[in-house]
Amino acid sequence: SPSCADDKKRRVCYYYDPGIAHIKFSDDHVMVPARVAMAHSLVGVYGMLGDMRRLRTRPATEAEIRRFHSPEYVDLLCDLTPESYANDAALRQKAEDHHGIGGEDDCPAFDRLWKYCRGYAGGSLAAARALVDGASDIAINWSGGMHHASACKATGFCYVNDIVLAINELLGTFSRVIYVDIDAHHGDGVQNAFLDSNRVMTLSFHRYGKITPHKDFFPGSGAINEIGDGAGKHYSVNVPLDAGVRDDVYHTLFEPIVGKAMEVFQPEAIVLQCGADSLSGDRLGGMELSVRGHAECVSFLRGFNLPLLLLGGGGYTINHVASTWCYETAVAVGKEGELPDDIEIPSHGYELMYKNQGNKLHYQTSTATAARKRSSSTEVTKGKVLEHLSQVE
Ligand code: V1S
Ligand code: CA
Ligand code: ZN
Repeated sequence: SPSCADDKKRRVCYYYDPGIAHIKFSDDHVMVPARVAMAHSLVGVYGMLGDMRRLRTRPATEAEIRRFHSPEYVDLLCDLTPESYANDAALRQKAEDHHGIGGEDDCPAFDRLWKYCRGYAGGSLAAARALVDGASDIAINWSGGMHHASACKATGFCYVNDIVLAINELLGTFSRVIYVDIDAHHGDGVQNAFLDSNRVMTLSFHRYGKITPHKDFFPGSGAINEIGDGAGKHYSVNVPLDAGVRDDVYHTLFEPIVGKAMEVFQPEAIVLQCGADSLSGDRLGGMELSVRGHAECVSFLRGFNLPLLLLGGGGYTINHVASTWCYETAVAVGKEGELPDDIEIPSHGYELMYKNQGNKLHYQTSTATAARKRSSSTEVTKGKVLEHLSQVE
């Protein structure tokens, strides 16, 4: 049960590659990798770097990335640069037609793309290994969590699926791994990779449904009746949500559903994708979680006292993202109660970025009531998901 031993300290290791500060998808792309550098600076100014083992990340090797991704796709990723994309028509056509890169520009061929992929994947692999070794109880890589990438295709800003690589690493030692995804988008790439496995239970909470009469909220999958295939039937779990979901409704679902999943599946390790686009005020997500409401998910899973891998993900209002991942780092080390909320964010180089949130770590969520979800539909969702979970052997 998550209620006991919450005050127990955990051995936390933290992976950060300073190279992330210089990566840019494009001048106006919504995905800003430097948000991880902002989170890291906050973690430093709040004095938490001394509370964690910090290990240098080694970039993932090509061979490690080939363990999940297809040969042709990895060949392409190695060869792609803005120059080769612009000058080599055959390469460009291959990238656009077969591998989701370029084209409409969710996934552009940007400078140092391969270095970026190897960097975040290396962080997630190293973090998984720290849990396998037993050297750490919690391992953190805020640059990871790229849940959409498939074996041969980039999609939704994700090129290499570091989560699948990390889970496969955990499966070398742990018999069952639960994957929980609180990003506003469906964790489709991870679900599909383990669709017919009964050793990995994937559980995604996400916004779902039409955003205009002709357009679904991205990526469009994650219906409540997607439950897995073959031996993996009942091991894919989806919790579709309406826009505007706040802390109260979210947690009416999160604790009972995740609690039941833990009970029926009895995992030996937990992977939590902490996509921060489910926060209020995000540029893409349209949900209404507060920093504390989001971090409550971390706290709840920490309470199970199992090896815990914390990864990043989406998050497009970058000051909110950095505040949240800093606060969640505090939850991991058991110091969230010690982060001062009455004072302004201390000077650390990025402090001017927090002006729109009153220069405090915790900001006001939207007060609009129009989007409040009716509790009856929440109860229906909860009932259906719990019914699916009760069929796990
Ligand atoms: N929603 C949305 C959205 N916005 C963008 C976008 C906006 C500005 C840019 F400069 C570039 C892209 N793309 C999308 C979505 C993809 C969302 C990915 C979420 C990723 C994650 O948070 O879950 C994990 C990191 N793409 C689409 O909606 C597809 C399009 C259909 C519309 C946008 N154009 C650019 C491509 C095609
Ligand atoms: Ca999700
Ligand atoms: Zn997302």
